[in-house]
Amino acid sequence: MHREDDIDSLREELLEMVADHLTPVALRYGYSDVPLETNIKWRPQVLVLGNYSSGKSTLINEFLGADIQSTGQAPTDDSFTVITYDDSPPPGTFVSVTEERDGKYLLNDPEFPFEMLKKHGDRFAAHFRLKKVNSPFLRNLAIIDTPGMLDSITERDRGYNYQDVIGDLAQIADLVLVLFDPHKAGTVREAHISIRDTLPARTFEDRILFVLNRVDECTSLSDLLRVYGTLCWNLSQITGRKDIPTIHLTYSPRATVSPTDGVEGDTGYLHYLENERVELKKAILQAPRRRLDNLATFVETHGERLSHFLEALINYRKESLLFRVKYALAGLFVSLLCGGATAFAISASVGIPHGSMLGTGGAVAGGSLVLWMTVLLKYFTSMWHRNRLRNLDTLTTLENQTRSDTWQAIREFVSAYLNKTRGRFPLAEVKQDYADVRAVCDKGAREIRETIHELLKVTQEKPPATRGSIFTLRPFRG
Ligand SMILES: Nc1nc2c(ncn2[C@@H]2O[C@H](COP(=O)(O)OP(=O)(O)OP(=O)(O)O)[C@@H](O)[C@H]2O)c(=O)[nH]1
Ligand SMILES: [Mg+2]
Repeated sequence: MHREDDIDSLREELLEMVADHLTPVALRYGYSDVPLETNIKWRPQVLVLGNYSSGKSTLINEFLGADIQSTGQAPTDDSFTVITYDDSPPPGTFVSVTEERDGKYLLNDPEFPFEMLKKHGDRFAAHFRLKKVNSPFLRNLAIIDTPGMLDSITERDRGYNYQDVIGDLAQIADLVLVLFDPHKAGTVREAHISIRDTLPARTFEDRILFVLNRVDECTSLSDLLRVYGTLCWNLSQITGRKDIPTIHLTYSPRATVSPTDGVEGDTGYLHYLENERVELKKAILQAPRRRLDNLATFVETHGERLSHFLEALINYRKESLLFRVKYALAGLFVSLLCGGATAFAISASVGIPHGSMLGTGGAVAGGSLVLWMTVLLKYFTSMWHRNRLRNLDTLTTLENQTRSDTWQAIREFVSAYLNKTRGRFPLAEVKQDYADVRAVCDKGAREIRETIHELLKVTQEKPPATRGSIFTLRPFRG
């Protein structure tokens, strides 16, 4: 209980750090339209993806200890269901759905982090819902069950962009379970796209757990090994990498009367896999601790991006100032030249008094300078501004891959801000913001990591294990 309280209070602190130090900067410079903490303030979430009929809903029911989600052999459920905890029923009450809400409610209530899914339209809203359940399994996390991935369906058939929706959900999930079953070991088209394109770009690889489910349906150990081998091969083909991620092998006893129900053959190997389900359950229950880790990553990632953003603005202003000083000096030189030339021309003409020669030369020099500073300098500065926007990539140094990744994530925001302000913004304020954000990156993030480490050490828990790498680590997209 202590441990949970500690985790909760550290989570609160992290959210405060984001709300107080990063969000005001993110909103001020157009890096984000909504407070950054909007997507991370709710409870830890576990997203369950997978082929149709791979047993997602059955496994969820298994963990919740009741038939909460409907299940069936054909593609059964075409909704995204957020299943969260309801602690109002007295302990010991039969586990059941205590409240159901529709998508419109979920998308509009600011308590939930799903506002950004509104963009997927009414068809999606009609396939989105909330269930509150009094299962103790949900005490510290929420589960999101998803419609099965299919072979034939097109985005138009679904009426919303399925890959985009799971991309958005994966981005805020602390753990993503990707389920396969022995009948379709990794071959479904939508699963292929998700694993190849959507997930790597929208979440970190250590948040993804691969699960081969329904293994009780393999007729023997060699059948299981064949299926496992096929899945490994398919995953390596999809990701283009040779290293194989950890794949949990499991099944749901509640789906079969006996482990060998309806299956001819020797399924004695199942006894050895009981442990796998326990491990998987443990991994899911680690979601709150993963959330801490993910929050720390969130602070680091957005802190680094914002500081890179502000650094780009400061560099822009430095370059712009240098350009203007150079052009002002050039203007002064040209004006003096014009004035001198005029004075010389007058002195060369006969009959014009000496005093008026100096006066006219001075007036021409002054007039040229005013013209230069008001009209020409403005014109050249705006030309310089346009050119600089075309070559934004040289605004900051991109000495390593991390800096390049960060730059790619903020480039369009920097361009939009410079375009909007036409390069005129209060430099002192930007410098102050830069110092604040750097303090969060350098000091705050380090302290957070140390606190998480201490917390896990005190509670003698290991931090969530990093799975075998299947994806290249990509930046978290805000
Ligand atoms: N033998 C066996 N059958 C299972 C297992 N898990 C699920 N099933 C059966 O497989 C069928 C599909 O299960 P669901 O849980 O509905 O699968 P799903 O992935 O939620 O399917 P969709 O929501 O349609 O994508 C059901 O008939 C389940 O009874 C399992 O571990 N072993
Ligand atoms: Mg289902």
